[in-house]
Amino acid sequence: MPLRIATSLAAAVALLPLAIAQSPQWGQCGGQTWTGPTTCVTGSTCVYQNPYYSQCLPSGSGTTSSAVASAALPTGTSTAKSNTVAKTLGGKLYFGSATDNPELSDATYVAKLGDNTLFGQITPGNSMKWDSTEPSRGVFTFTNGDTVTSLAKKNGQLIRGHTCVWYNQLAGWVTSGNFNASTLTSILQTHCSTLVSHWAGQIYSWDVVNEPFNDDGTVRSFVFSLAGGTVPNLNYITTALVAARAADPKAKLYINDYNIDSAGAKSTAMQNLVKSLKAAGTPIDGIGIQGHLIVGQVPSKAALIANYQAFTALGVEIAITELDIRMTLPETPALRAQQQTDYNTVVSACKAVTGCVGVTIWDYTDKYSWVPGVFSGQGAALPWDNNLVIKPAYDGIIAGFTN
Ligand code: 9MR
Repeated sequence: MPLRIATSLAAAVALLPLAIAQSPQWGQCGGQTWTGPTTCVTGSTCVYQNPYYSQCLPSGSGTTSSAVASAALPTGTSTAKSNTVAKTLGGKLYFGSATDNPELSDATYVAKLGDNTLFGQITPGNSMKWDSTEPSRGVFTFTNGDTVTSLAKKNGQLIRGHTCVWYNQLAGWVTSGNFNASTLTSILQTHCSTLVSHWAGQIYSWDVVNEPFNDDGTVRSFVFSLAGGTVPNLNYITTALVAARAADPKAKLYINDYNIDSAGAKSTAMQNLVKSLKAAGTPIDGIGIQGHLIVGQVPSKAALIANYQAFTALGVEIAITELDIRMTLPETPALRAQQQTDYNTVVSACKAVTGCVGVTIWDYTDKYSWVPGVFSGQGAALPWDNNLVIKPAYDGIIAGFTN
């Protein structure tokens, strides 16, 4: 179906090493007939000049690049604050952002991240994942996760735990250990229980399970879904949820996935999973709808609302957990305008559904977005640009919570 994102993130990640050539500083990086590279060498940024020419200009605050960029591309104009508006006019718990430890040495970035009128919730992008927290069996390292949680607490921000069990960024010792089914169950129990206990009382919600389904709605095959057999099954999810509930009874327990924004096989599979967990009395409080979307290909507001309501009707809350809306670079005024519309569509759909508790963007600035590193030639997916200046997308978010 045309409105759904066909690209599998897993497939995209697999393509990562195939980096394409980049344009040099001052070189061309876009334009209507341009077929060369659309990304620039480190230290320069592809800046739209006119429909026929985009150029790699030095990144940062150089007068040339910022003067050209601000003259050529529209920026955001709203003076309202995203988290304040999400709560007061949107009726939501928060507007939030993901972050990651390496970025926390950037003082300008941290100052904005810590402004709780802008962000009322923080998700650590990597530092609570299995490879970061239990790199060897029974050896837990919480330092980087603690750094993010301390920062959020200091700034009065809610924290989303991410994630107990995921097929990706799993420690090598788990995947290559040839463990039998009962040992795998015990490994998973220990991991979730230790992780969730460590931050017990500090976390609003946990993405206990991340990305359990393939895009066609079949169960994703990996070490835990295959435990003890050759046909992937969802039994490991119960193990993880039960362990998480016991470790922190107050945390909301979520399952999180992408490409479940509107109706389709994957969304149906997730709803069936919720039904079966509920029927079995397994703890499940929420579904995280990641929202890694593409400019101009976002489902309609009506389609989003219908799908969100299909989840909330099952007795779970939902949250938009990893929103970003990417485009093929370079940015143009038209793409920025469409992106404003697209952000507005998602945020206003969440506003319209009572059980949608909040919206989190997957980092707030293009400077630290995961997108260009995975989807070659694409990016500019976030509401703040490389220089931490708001784009029209920000206005779309504010309007989405307001109207
Ligand atoms: O933002 C994360 C990036 O830094 C990592 O390299 C990547 C590795 O897979 O994971 C990114 O975050 C992912 C999240 O954990 C789950 N949903 C998709 C996100 C983007 O890939």
